[in-house]
Amino acid sequence: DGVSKTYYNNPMWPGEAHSLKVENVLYKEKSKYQEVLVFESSAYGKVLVLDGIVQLTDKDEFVYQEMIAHLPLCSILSPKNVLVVGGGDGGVLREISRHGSVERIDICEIDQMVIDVSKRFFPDLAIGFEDPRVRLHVGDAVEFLRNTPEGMYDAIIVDSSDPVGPAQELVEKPFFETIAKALRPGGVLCNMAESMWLHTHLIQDMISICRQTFKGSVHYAWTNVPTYPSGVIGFLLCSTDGPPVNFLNPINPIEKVKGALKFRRELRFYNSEMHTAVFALPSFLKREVPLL
Ligand code: AAT
Repeated sequence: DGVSKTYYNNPMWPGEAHSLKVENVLYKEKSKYQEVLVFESSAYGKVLVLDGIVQLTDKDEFVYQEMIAHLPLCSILSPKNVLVVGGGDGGVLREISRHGSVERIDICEIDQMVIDVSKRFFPDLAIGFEDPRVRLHVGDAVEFLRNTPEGMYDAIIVDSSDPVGPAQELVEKPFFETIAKALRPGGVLCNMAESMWLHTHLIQDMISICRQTFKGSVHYAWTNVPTYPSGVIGFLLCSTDGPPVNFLNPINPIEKVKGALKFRRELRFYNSEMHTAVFALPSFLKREVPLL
């Protein structure tokens, strides 16, 4: 049938599909860049899907958003200028807003429809846009970073989709080079870096590019998100030449971070013990990706 043909042929994970029972389709439109779908599931609350790929669900979104934001921001002292690439749902903004030291949060999301849909269906995530430190730029991050002044950011968080649609260029070397330039010396990048069960080659490629591009340190971390394919998602943490960054032990522990806004609810996943734990890697991954 049409459904299995479509879903079992996703080039990111051929031969497998994960399913959630749909209670109710709430939104389905084609934007300029992708198909945007929101449905109510019976087990995970509302689900945001882009081009057939689950981006987040009400029930487990906090794992990914907390990790991708706090791993880099807790690895440097008093981060001030932060850039988010992608992340149009606002969840990563919500997490960054917990850091009282941050003065400016730029976000570059390509698809206005993702932002609008999040504001309408995912208010707990879109609340991130209400932080007055946030400046929204709607456009392609490749272009945005080409025009970013050198050394502008303390941290850049790449919360982008899988490299099959508008995010294709976001895993290529020229993009990482513009990121390294946009970071200050000793600045940090945290990049969504796929699953060790599905994408060891992609991980290997990204790490080898990043080792050439970032002269500080390069580390891989991973965590579990039940609704992402294989239930696992990774992060690549890199720092630029300059004051050394030791990602493995948070120098700016979240437990001591002074918050800025009162609408935040408690953290549900990230803490300093998790921070250290997620850098431990299984033996098969160390063998298959020798650069780790
Ligand atoms: N926090 C939800 C998780 C995401 S969202 C990824 C976002 O990146 C999408 O809103 C998409 O529109 C945006 N995006 C894609 N390409 C670009 C680009 N070139 N410039 C700016 N924004 C872009 C990621 C979930 C990961 C799923 C893992 N399987």
